[in-house]
Amino acid sequence: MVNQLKYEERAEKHSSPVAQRLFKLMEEKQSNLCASIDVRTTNEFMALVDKLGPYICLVKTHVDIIDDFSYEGTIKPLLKLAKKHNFMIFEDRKFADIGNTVKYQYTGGVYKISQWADITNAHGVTGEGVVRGLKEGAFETTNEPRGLLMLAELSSTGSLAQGEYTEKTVDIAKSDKEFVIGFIAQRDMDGQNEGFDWIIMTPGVGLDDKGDKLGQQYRTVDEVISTGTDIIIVGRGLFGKGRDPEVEGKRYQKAGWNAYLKKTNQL
Ligand code: S5P
Repeated sequence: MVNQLKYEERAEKHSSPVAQRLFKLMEEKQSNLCASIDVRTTNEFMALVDKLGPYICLVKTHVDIIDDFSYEGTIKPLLKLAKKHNFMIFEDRKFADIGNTVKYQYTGGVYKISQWADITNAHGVTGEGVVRGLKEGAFETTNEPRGLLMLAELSSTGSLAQGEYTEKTVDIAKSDKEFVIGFIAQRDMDGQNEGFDWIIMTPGVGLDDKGDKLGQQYRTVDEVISTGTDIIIVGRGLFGKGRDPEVEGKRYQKAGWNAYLKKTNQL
Protein backbone atom coordinates (compact mmCIF):
# COMPACT_ATOMS: atom_id res chain seq x y z
CA MET A 1 0.00 0.00 0.00
CA VAL A 2 1.41 3.38 -1.04
CA ASN A 3 2.35 5.44 2.05
CA GLN A 4 0.10 8.49 2.27
CA LEU A 5 1.50 9.95 5.49
CA LYS A 6 3.21 13.32 5.36
CA TYR A 7 7.00 13.40 5.58
CA GLU A 8 6.78 15.34 8.87
CA GLU A 9 4.57 12.68 10.43
CA ARG A 10 6.99 9.98 9.30
CA ALA A 11 9.92 11.96 10.74
CA GLU A 12 8.33 11.89 14.19
CA LYS A 13 7.76 8.15 14.30
CA HIS A 14 10.76 6.75 12.47
CA SER A 15 13.16 4.42 14.32
CA SER A 16 16.23 5.66 12.39
CA PRO A 17 17.82 9.03 13.20
CA VAL A 18 19.01 9.24 9.57
CA ALA A 19 15.45 8.85 8.30
CA GLN A 20 14.16 11.35 10.86
CA ARG A 21 16.67 13.94 9.75
CA LEU A 22 16.02 13.31 6.08
CA PHE A 23 12.23 13.61 6.38
CA LYS A 24 12.56 16.83 8.39
CA LEU A 25 14.96 18.29 5.87
CA MET A 26 12.62 17.36 3.00
CA GLU A 27 9.73 19.12 4.68
CA GLU A 28 11.88 22.17 5.45
CA LYS A 29 13.21 22.52 1.89
CA GLN A 30 10.03 21.24 0.27
CA SER A 31 12.10 18.86 -1.78
CA ASN A 32 12.06 15.13 -2.43
CA LEU A 33 14.68 15.48 -5.15
CA CYS A 34 17.96 13.59 -4.97
CA ALA A 35 20.54 14.76 -7.50
CA SER A 36 22.69 12.00 -8.95
CA ILE A 37 25.95 13.60 -10.01
CA ASP A 38 27.86 11.14 -12.19
CA VAL A 39 30.72 13.28 -13.52
CA ARG A 40 34.44 12.60 -13.85
CA THR A 41 36.17 15.57 -12.18
CA THR A 42 35.95 17.17 -8.77
CA ASN A 43 35.51 20.62 -10.34
CA GLU A 44 32.52 19.62 -12.44
CA PHE A 45 31.09 17.77 -9.46
CA MET A 46 31.36 20.73 -7.07
CA ALA A 47 29.99 23.21 -9.61
CA LEU A 48 26.90 21.05 -10.17
CA VAL A 49 26.34 20.38 -6.48
CA ASP A 50 26.61 24.09 -5.68
CA LYS A 51 24.06 24.99 -8.37
CA LEU A 52 21.63 22.21 -7.48
CA GLY A 53 22.07 22.53 -3.70
CA PRO A 54 19.07 24.81 -3.04
CA TYR A 55 16.62 22.43 -4.76
CA ILE A 56 17.60 19.05 -3.34
CA CYS A 57 17.37 17.02 -0.15
CA LEU A 58 20.10 14.58 -1.08
CA VAL A 59 23.19 14.29 -3.29
CA LYS A 60 23.93 10.83 -4.67
CA THR A 61 27.57 10.16 -5.43
CA HIS A 62 29.65 7.54 -7.23
CA VAL A 63 32.99 8.69 -5.86
CA ASP A 64 34.89 5.95 -7.65
CA ILE A 65 34.27 7.59 -11.05
CA ILE A 66 35.97 10.87 -10.10
CA ASP A 67 39.40 10.78 -11.80
CA ASP A 68 41.04 13.26 -9.43
CA PHE A 69 39.39 12.02 -6.24
CA SER A 70 41.06 12.73 -2.92
CA TYR A 71 39.57 12.88 0.54
CA GLU A 72 40.87 16.39 1.13
CA GLY A 73 40.07 17.70 -2.34
CA THR A 74 36.70 16.06 -2.94
CA ILE A 75 35.04 15.02 0.31
CA LYS A 76 35.93 18.07 2.42
CA PRO A 77 34.44 20.57 -0.07
CA LEU A 78 31.41 18.31 -0.52
CA LEU A 79 30.78 18.34 3.23
CA LYS A 80 31.07 22.14 3.19
CA LEU A 81 28.45 22.36 0.43
CA ALA A 82 26.21 19.95 2.36
CA LYS A 83 26.28 22.41 5.29
CA LYS A 84 25.84 25.47 3.07
CA HIS A 85 22.79 24.12 1.25
CA ASN A 86 21.48 21.72 3.91
CA PHE A 87 21.37 18.41 2.06
CA MET A 88 22.41 14.87 3.01
CA ILE A 89 24.80 12.56 1.15
CA PHE A 90 24.16 9.12 -0.34
CA GLU A 91 27.10 7.16 -1.75
CA ASP A 92 25.64 4.75 -4.30
CA ARG A 93 28.28 2.07 -3.65
CA LYS A 94 25.99 -0.94 -4.22
CA PHE A 95 27.91 -3.26 -1.90
CA ALA A 96 27.58 -6.90 -2.96
CA ASP A 97 30.04 -9.09 -1.03
CA ILE A 98 30.19 -11.06 2.20
CA GLY A 99 29.81 -9.12 5.45
CA ASN A 100 33.50 -9.13 6.34
CA THR A 101 34.56 -7.74 2.95
CA VAL A 102 31.90 -5.04 2.68
CA LYS A 103 32.85 -3.83 6.12
CA TYR A 104 36.37 -3.08 4.85
CA GLN A 105 35.11 -1.66 1.56
CA TYR A 106 32.78 0.67 3.46
CA THR A 107 35.25 1.92 6.03
CA GLY A 108 38.66 1.66 4.35
CA GLY A 109 40.57 2.23 1.14
CA VAL A 110 40.89 5.72 -0.27
CA TYR A 111 37.18 6.51 -0.07
CA LYS A 112 36.39 5.80 3.62
CA ILE A 113 32.68 5.99 2.81
CA SER A 114 31.44 5.45 6.36
CA GLN A 115 33.16 8.69 7.43
CA TRP A 116 31.11 11.01 5.26
CA ALA A 117 28.10 9.34 3.58
CA ASP A 118 24.89 9.51 5.60
CA ILE A 119 23.41 6.77 3.46
CA THR A 120 24.76 3.96 1.30
CA ASN A 121 23.21 0.92 -0.40
CA ALA A 122 23.71 -2.80 -0.89
CA HIS A 123 22.52 -5.71 -2.99
CA GLY A 124 20.90 -8.62 -1.18
CA VAL A 125 22.60 -11.25 -3.35
CA THR A 126 25.04 -12.40 -0.64
CA GLY A 127 22.42 -12.56 2.14
CA GLU A 128 21.89 -10.94 5.52
CA GLY A 129 25.59 -10.70 6.43
CA VAL A 130 25.93 -7.68 4.17
CA VAL A 131 23.70 -5.67 6.53
CA ARG A 132 25.55 -6.82 9.63
CA GLY A 133 28.98 -6.15 8.10
CA LEU A 134 28.08 -2.62 7.07
CA LYS A 135 26.44 -1.85 10.40
CA GLU A 136 29.53 -3.03 12.29
CA GLY A 137 31.68 -0.92 9.98
CA ALA A 138 29.65 2.19 10.73
CA PHE A 139 29.63 1.49 14.45
CA GLU A 140 33.41 1.08 14.60
CA THR A 141 34.37 4.13 12.55
CA THR A 142 31.93 6.98 13.23
CA ASN A 143 29.64 8.39 15.88
CA GLU A 144 27.34 9.86 13.24
CA PRO A 145 24.09 8.06 12.43
CA ARG A 146 24.23 6.01 9.21
CA GLY A 147 21.52 4.38 7.10
CA LEU A 148 21.38 1.64 4.48
CA LEU A 149 19.11 1.13 1.48
CA MET A 150 18.70 -2.33 -0.04
CA LEU A 151 18.47 -2.62 -3.83
CA ALA A 152 15.13 -4.35 -4.26
CA GLU A 153 14.54 -3.46 -7.91
CA LEU A 154 16.52 -1.77 -10.67
CA SER A 155 15.52 0.59 -13.45
CA SER A 156 17.46 -1.08 -16.25
CA THR A 157 16.13 -3.34 -19.00
CA GLY A 158 16.36 -7.04 -18.17
CA SER A 159 17.20 -6.55 -14.49
CA LEU A 160 17.24 -9.82 -12.54
CA ALA A 161 16.07 -8.07 -9.38
CA GLN A 162 12.41 -8.98 -9.52
CA GLY A 163 9.87 -11.49 -8.14
CA GLU A 164 11.36 -13.80 -5.54
CA TYR A 165 14.71 -11.97 -5.52
CA THR A 166 12.94 -8.72 -4.60
CA GLU A 167 10.88 -10.44 -1.91
CA LYS A 168 13.95 -12.05 -0.34
CA THR A 169 15.75 -8.69 -0.39
CA VAL A 170 12.85 -7.21 1.56
CA ASP A 171 13.23 -10.05 4.09
CA ILE A 172 16.91 -9.16 4.50
CA ALA A 173 15.95 -5.52 5.09
CA LYS A 174 13.63 -6.62 7.89
CA SER A 175 16.64 -8.01 9.80
CA ASP A 176 17.57 -4.51 11.01
CA LYS A 177 14.89 -1.93 11.57
CA GLU A 178 17.20 0.83 12.71
CA PHE A 179 20.02 0.61 10.16
CA VAL A 180 18.06 -0.32 7.03
CA ILE A 181 15.92 2.67 6.17
CA GLY A 182 14.44 1.59 2.86
CA PHE A 183 14.93 0.55 -0.72
CA ILE A 184 16.07 1.49 -4.14
CA ALA A 185 12.97 0.33 -5.97
CA GLN A 186 10.44 1.28 -8.58
CA ARG A 187 7.41 1.05 -6.30
CA ASP A 188 6.17 0.68 -2.75
CA MET A 189 7.53 -2.37 -0.86
CA ASP A 190 4.78 -2.71 1.81
CA GLY A 191 5.78 -3.49 5.38
CA GLN A 192 3.65 -0.77 7.01
CA ASN A 193 1.34 -3.28 8.65
CA GLU A 194 4.40 -4.92 10.21
CA GLY A 195 5.66 -1.61 11.59
CA PHE A 196 8.22 -0.78 8.89
CA ASP A 197 8.32 2.65 7.30
CA TRP A 198 10.57 2.11 4.32
CA ILE A 199 11.87 5.10 2.38
CA ILE A 200 11.55 4.32 -1.31
CA MET A 201 14.12 6.04 -3.49
CA THR A 202 13.68 5.67 -7.23
CA PRO A 203 16.20 6.22 -10.03
CA GLY A 204 15.32 5.99 -13.68
CA VAL A 205 13.33 9.25 -13.52
CA GLY A 206 13.21 11.65 -16.45
CA LEU A 207 10.73 14.14 -17.83
CA ASP A 208 12.22 14.50 -21.31
CA ASP A 209 13.78 11.13 -22.22
CA LYS A 210 12.51 7.57 -22.25
CA GLY A 211 15.91 5.96 -21.70
CA ASP A 212 19.50 5.77 -22.90
CA LYS A 213 21.42 3.46 -25.25
CA LEU A 214 22.75 1.28 -22.42
CA GLY A 215 19.52 -0.02 -20.96
CA GLN A 216 18.45 2.79 -18.65
CA GLN A 217 14.65 3.32 -18.60
CA TYR A 218 12.97 6.51 -17.41
CA ARG A 219 9.54 7.00 -15.87
CA THR A 220 7.99 10.37 -15.12
CA VAL A 221 7.90 12.01 -11.70
CA ASP A 222 4.10 11.59 -11.37
CA GLU A 223 4.31 7.94 -12.35
CA VAL A 224 6.92 6.99 -9.76
CA ILE A 225 5.50 9.05 -6.89
CA SER A 226 2.02 7.66 -7.44
CA THR A 227 3.36 4.09 -7.23
CA GLY A 228 5.13 4.62 -3.92
CA THR A 229 8.33 6.61 -4.43
CA ASP A 230 9.33 8.98 -1.63
CA ILE A 231 12.48 10.39 -3.19
CA ILE A 232 13.13 10.82 -6.90
CA ILE A 233 16.71 10.28 -8.06
CA VAL A 234 17.55 12.31 -11.14
CA GLY A 235 20.90 12.50 -12.90
CA ARG A 236 21.22 13.40 -16.56
CA GLY A 237 17.72 14.88 -16.55
CA LEU A 238 19.22 17.70 -14.48
CA PHE A 239 22.44 18.38 -16.36
CA GLY A 240 22.82 16.08 -19.38
CA LYS A 241 22.57 17.21 -23.01
CA GLY A 242 23.55 20.80 -22.14
CA ARG A 243 20.64 21.27 -19.75
CA ASP A 244 20.76 24.12 -17.24
CA PRO A 245 20.95 22.52 -13.77
CA GLU A 246 19.32 25.50 -12.07
CA VAL A 247 16.32 25.48 -14.41
CA GLU A 248 15.97 21.69 -14.21
CA GLY A 249 16.63 21.61 -10.48
CA LYS A 250 13.69 23.94 -9.89
CA ARG A 251 11.53 22.04 -12.36
CA TYR A 252 12.13 18.58 -10.84
CA GLN A 253 11.83 19.91 -7.30
CA LYS A 254 8.44 21.39 -8.12
CA ALA A 255 7.26 18.31 -9.99
CA GLY A 256 8.35 16.02 -7.15
CA TRP A 257 6.79 18.17 -4.46
CA ASN A 258 3.47 18.61 -6.26
CA ALA A 259 3.24 14.87 -6.89
CA TYR A 260 3.88 14.29 -3.16
CA LEU A 261 1.21 16.83 -2.15
CA LYS A 262 -1.23 15.09 -4.47
CA LYS A 263 -0.40 11.64 -3.09
CA THR A 264 -0.83 12.82 0.50
CA ASN A 265 -4.07 14.66 -0.30
CA GLN A 266 -2.61 18.08 0.47
CA LEU A 267 -3.43 19.56 -2.95
O1 S5P B 1 18.07 0.78 -10.58
C1 S5P B 1 18.89 1.68 -10.55
C2 S5P B 1 19.60 1.96 -9.38
C3 S5P B 1 20.46 3.05 -9.35
S1 S5P B 1 21.14 3.49 -7.85
N1 S5P B 1 19.09 2.48 -11.64
C4 S5P B 1 19.95 3.54 -11.62
O2 S5P B 1 20.06 4.23 -12.65
N2 S5P B 1 20.67 3.82 -10.48
C5 S5P B 1 21.62 4.95 -10.43
O3 S5P B 1 20.89 6.15 -10.62
C6 S5P B 1 22.72 4.94 -11.49
O4 S5P B 1 23.87 4.32 -10.99
C7 S5P B 1 22.93 6.41 -11.79
O5 S5P B 1 23.88 6.94 -10.89
C8 S5P B 1 21.58 7.06 -11.46
C9 S5P B 1 20.71 7.38 -12.69
O6 S5P B 1 21.29 8.36 -13.47
P1 S5P B 1 20.51 9.01 -14.71
O7 S5P B 1 21.53 9.93 -15.29
O8 S5P B 1 20.10 7.91 -15.64
O9 S5P B 1 19.31 9.74 -14.12
